[in-house]
Amino acid sequence: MALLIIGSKRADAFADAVRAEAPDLDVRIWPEAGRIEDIRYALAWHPPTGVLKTLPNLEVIVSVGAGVDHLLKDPDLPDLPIVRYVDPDLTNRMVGYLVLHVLFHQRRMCEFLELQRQRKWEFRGEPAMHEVRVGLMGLGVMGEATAKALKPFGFQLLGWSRTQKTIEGVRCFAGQEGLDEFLAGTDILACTLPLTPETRGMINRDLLRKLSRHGRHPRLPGPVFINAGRGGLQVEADILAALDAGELYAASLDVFETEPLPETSPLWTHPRVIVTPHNAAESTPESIGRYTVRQIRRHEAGEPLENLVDRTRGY
Ligand code: NDP
Ligand code: OXD
Repeated sequence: MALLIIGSKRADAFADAVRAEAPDLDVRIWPEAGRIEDIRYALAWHPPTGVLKTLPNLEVIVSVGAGVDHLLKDPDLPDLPIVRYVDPDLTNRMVGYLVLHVLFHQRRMCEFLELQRQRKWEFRGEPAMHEVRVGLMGLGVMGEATAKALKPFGFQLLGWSRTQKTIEGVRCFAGQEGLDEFLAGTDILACTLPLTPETRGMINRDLLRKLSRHGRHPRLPGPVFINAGRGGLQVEADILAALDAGELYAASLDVFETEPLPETSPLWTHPRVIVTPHNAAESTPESIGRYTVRQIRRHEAGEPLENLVDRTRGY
């Protein structure tokens, strides 16, 4: 029985971490797969199209990421259980990223960075936290944990998901029928949606125009968009157009339509855009190693796998 690690630049580190956790496990790194009949488990991140189909005895696919769009895009993906990565450290990192960027924009930090570059000492007031409405787009593991972390600051919280949720202190909306009301009540939109056929391209100009503009706080000059979900959710040309038209005040983007973000993208130098290189939440080799071995042990013992992906939903 062997585990094949496929597609990640960090494959060596993942292999070391798995071996540290399970010294007897036969761990291989693609394309050095050896006798492919031995391979029963795959740990994958953006595997090349068609590779997983070539493994005749594969039983379980473990995703290096919480998101599985990198697997589901393979038209030849075998019909096997997919375990996505869910881990308290990963969640905590995402919460840290989102809280940081909500506070950053509530305090108008893009403006202060610009003033600093100009050596200008200028007081500009910020809205009180309780006056700012943060809309969490996606109320899964990441969205719900972020809501809980933002609550003690006093922000007004809204959330949107596919199915209706009940989270204390969060006004929850669901589905297409709840989307417009959710957007109209949101000053800072923080997105952790997965990329699926339903969500692809949904952050476009039309959607951004629906964010709270009436009732906008004079000290928060317009709505803010934060995306730590997937770049395929957003239309970057529309974000830039909305920023330049004053329909959007600022954005923090961790994920992009094309990654790495091309050098030619105007997002790099826009004064109201913060760019980070898809590092909102890093999956460390140690925790990936532990998690993968735990799934293998559970499967070998006939116990249910954790965090199984629903392929019909796409996440
Ligand atoms: P979950 O599956 O736990 O949550 C996904 C949420 O999105 C759920 O609330 C779900 O609704 C909602 N959702 C899905 N489709 C729709 C839809 N069509 N309309 C409305 N709501 C929808 O995922 P996680 O919170 O664990 O992770 C979310 C995403 O974050 C990942 O898929 C990945 O893309 C991204 N990510 C990014 C990282 C980074 O470093 N930038 C790191 C880790 C994750 P419902 O609750 O009803 O199912
Ligand atoms: C993830 C990611 O999905 O790293 O976990 O983007």
